[in-house]
Amino acid sequence: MRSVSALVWLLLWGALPARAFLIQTFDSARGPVRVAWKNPEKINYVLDRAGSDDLPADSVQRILRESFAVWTAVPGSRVIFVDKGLVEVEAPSGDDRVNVVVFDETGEWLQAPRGTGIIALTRIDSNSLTGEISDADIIFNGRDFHFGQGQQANRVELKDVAVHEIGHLIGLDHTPLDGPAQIRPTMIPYYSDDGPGAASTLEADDQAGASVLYPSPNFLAGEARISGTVKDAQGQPLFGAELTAENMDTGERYGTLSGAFATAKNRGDFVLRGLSPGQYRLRLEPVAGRITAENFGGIFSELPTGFPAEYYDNIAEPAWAQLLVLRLGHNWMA
Ligand SMILES: [Ca+2]
Ligand SMILES: [Ca+2]
Ligand SMILES: [Ca+2]
Ligand SMILES: [Zn+2]
Repeated sequence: MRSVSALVWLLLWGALPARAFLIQTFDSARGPVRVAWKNPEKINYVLDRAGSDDLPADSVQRILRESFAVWTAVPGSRVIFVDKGLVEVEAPSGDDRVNVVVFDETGEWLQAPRGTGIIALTRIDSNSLTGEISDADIIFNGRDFHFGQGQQANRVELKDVAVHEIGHLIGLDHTPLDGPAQIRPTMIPYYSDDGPGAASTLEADDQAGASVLYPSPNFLAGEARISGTVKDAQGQPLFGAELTAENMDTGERYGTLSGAFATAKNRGDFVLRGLSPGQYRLRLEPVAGRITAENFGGIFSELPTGFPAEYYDNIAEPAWAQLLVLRLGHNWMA
């Protein structure tokens, strides 16, 4: 099973709809399978010695190592990367079990025409039955983009892109959760240069994703959840509807799509996991705006539209929403 996640340059700016972390999941003959590393405590990587033609080699190596460390620092996650140093990459291969980070200065590895807007790709190879990741390579598009550091003009912030791609490397899909630069998750499918460095810092939704994928014992003991089932107007389970939970005390936001968890018994089931304690406002809506089914891989090839947004419990106006109060380790069934 090979999956490719692309970060796209956002050519138009404007108000973005709000959305949630998703784990890469594909359909198999035996049902949905989650893509993940078997041993998240030792995910190896190597850096291509050639680096980028846009920055000094030592800067590139430092920025990439710092980017891996951003995910290692998530308190609820067991992810640890092992830096295996520099190699001379002839061509990234999905079969060599060496996870490389390379810059493609000519387009020979990206195999994408000019002007697609793809800034970088993460190619993941996983077992088609178990979803276990065997190889993950990150390829930066050095042909069409100039990478920089510290908000250089007309440059794509390398660390922002690297932290996003490493999120894919651990198994995260794009999140549908969007918002202003300061609170926008790193895992949204678009790069926008209105907040240089903003994607280098993880938001609650990103951290919840890394923690749910590879939970530490402390995380499992302390996380709060909201779970339930989304049904359409006919009372049938509704797959792929977006749910957003906003902590009204802290402003932290978390999202998901119904049916996202490979273990969901019913395709309308949802679980919002990794929530901090607090009072939550829960919103249900179709994925809309510039984020579409095309931004997600695997099971989310089609998403429902044409139903009205609402707040819990069947409320149209946010001010009237019924708030859910979550305590540490609380499991709330909506
Ligand atoms: Ca490889
Ligand atoms: Ca270049
Ligand atoms: Ca951030
Ligand atoms: Zn991406």
